[in-house]
Amino acid sequence: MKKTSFLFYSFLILLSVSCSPKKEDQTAKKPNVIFIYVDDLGYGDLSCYGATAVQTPNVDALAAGGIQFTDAHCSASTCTPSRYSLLTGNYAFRNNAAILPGDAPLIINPEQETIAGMFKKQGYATAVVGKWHLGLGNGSPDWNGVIKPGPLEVGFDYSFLIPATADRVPTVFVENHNVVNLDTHDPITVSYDEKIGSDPTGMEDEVFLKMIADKQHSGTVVNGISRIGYMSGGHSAYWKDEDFPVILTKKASNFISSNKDKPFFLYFALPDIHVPRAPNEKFVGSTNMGPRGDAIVQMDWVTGQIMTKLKELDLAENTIIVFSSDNGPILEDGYADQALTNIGSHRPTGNFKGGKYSAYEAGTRVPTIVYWPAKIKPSKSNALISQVDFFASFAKLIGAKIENKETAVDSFDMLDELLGKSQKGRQYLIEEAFTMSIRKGNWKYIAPQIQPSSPWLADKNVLTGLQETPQLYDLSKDPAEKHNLVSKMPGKAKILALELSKIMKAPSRKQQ
Ligand code: NG6
Ligand code: CA
Repeated sequence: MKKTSFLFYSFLILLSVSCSPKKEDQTAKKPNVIFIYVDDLGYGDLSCYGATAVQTPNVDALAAGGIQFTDAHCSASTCTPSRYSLLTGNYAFRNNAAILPGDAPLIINPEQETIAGMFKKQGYATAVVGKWHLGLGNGSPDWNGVIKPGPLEVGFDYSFLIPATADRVPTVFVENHNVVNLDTHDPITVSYDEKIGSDPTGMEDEVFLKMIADKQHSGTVVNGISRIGYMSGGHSAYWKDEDFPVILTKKASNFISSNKDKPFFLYFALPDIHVPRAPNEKFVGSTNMGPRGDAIVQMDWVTGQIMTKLKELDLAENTIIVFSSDNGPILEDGYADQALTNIGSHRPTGNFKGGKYSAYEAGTRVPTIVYWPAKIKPSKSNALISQVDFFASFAKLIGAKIENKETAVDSFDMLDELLGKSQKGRQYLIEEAFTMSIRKGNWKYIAPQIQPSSPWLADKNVLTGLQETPQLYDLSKDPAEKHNLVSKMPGKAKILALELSKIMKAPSRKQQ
C-alpha cells in the first residue's frame, strides 16, 4: 500500500471509530441529572471524607471519579429550609420556611419556578422520589382524596413521596396525587394536637416499641415505632420503615428505565440517616455503631443500586450525579437508638463544630460530590458554594434562561465550580440556622439571637451556636470555631453584619 493511501485508510478508520453510534447517542443527548439527597448526613460520615468506622464504597467511587467539595453547604441546618432553597434557588428565610408538621400545606407557591420546572421546560422528564417535607395541599391535605398542590404542580412529572419525615404521621406513601394502597373504608385522619382514633400511642403502657422515644415522638405507633403526631385509619397504607431502601430504589430505577431515551432529572431524596433509624435486616449489624451506622451503609447501597441501573442502561457516562445532604449530623434526635452510646471514635461532623440545628459550620457544611464521567476530571475542590446555586448553575448547563425576576433570586451560576473548572466559588455565603450567619472566604460571622430557642431544641444536646452577642471566627486558623474574635476585630464583624443585612434585604443573582 502506498504511503498516501495508508494514511487515507487510517483516517477513515479513526473517523468511523470516533463516530460510532453509541458514543454519539450518549453525548448528543443533554445529560441526565440525579440529585441523591441524603437526610442528616454529616461531613465526617463517609469514608471518602475520612470516616473509618463505616465504609461507603459506592459513594467513595463517586468521589474518586468526580469533584469532591470540602466547603459546600446546604442553605440551612434543617431540612425544610434547605430543600426549599435547593428547589427554588431562593433562600428559605425569604418565605419563612421552617421545619413543617406532617399536615402542613405546600410552601412552594405553584407560581414559583422550581429547578424541576426549569428542567421540564427544557424537555426533561422530571421526578421526585423519597422525602418531601415541603407540605402538600392548600390548608390541610386531603389524605383520602386528591392531594394537591404538590410536586406535580411545581414542575415534577412524577412523584413518590414520604410526605414529611419518617418520624411524622401520616406514615403512608403518596404517589402523584394519592395515598398508595389506601382502603377507602378506613380513611385517614391526622392530628398534631391530640390523640385521635384507637391506635396506641407511645405514651401507653404495654405497647410494643422497637425503640424508646421522647415525648414529642410518642404519638401514634406504626410498625412498632411511635411518631410525632397522631393518625387514625389508613392501616392498609402503612409503610414499613425497613422496606424504604428497596421500595424507593425500585421507584427511582423504574423512573430511570422509563425515561432512558430522553433526558431526565431525578430528585432522589433518601430518608436515611434521619430518625427513626430502622435499617433493612440486610444492613443490621454491618457496623459497630448500631442503627445510625447501619443506615449509612444502607444509604451507600441505595447509591450503588442507582449506579448499577445507570450502567445497565448504558447511561452512566452522560448522567450527572450530585450527591449531598440537607443538613449536618445529629446522634440522638428523639429515639434511643444507641447512636450516642455506640459512636466510638467516629466523628460525624469531621473537624467542625455543631451539627444539625446549629449555626456552627457542621450545621451546613456537608459532603458534596458532583460526578459526570463524560465531562469531569476527578479532583477535590475547596470552592465555597451553596445548594441554592444549583438552580442557576444547571440552568446555564442546559441553556435555560432565568427570565422571571422572582425566579432563583439567590442562585449564582457556579457551573464552572461544579464541574471542577474553577475553584473561585462564592465571595459571600449565607448559612441559615435559628439565626443567620455569613461566610466571606474563611471568615464567619454569626448574628446574635435574642429570642430563646424553642424548648425542644434547648432540651437537645446540641451546640446551637445561638448567642445573644455576635460571633466572629477565622476558619483558616480556627475551623472548630473556638475563638470568638468579635472584641478583637469589631470592624471586621461590622462589615460582615452589614453585608448579611444587605443580602437579607435584597437578593442578587450575581457576586457583588
Ligand atoms: C424536629 C423533631 C426531629 C426532626 C426534626 C426535623 C422534635 C422534638 N424533633 O422538630 O425529630 O423530625 O424536627 O428534621 O419534634 S429535619 O431533618 O427534617 O429537619
Ligand atoms: Ca434533615
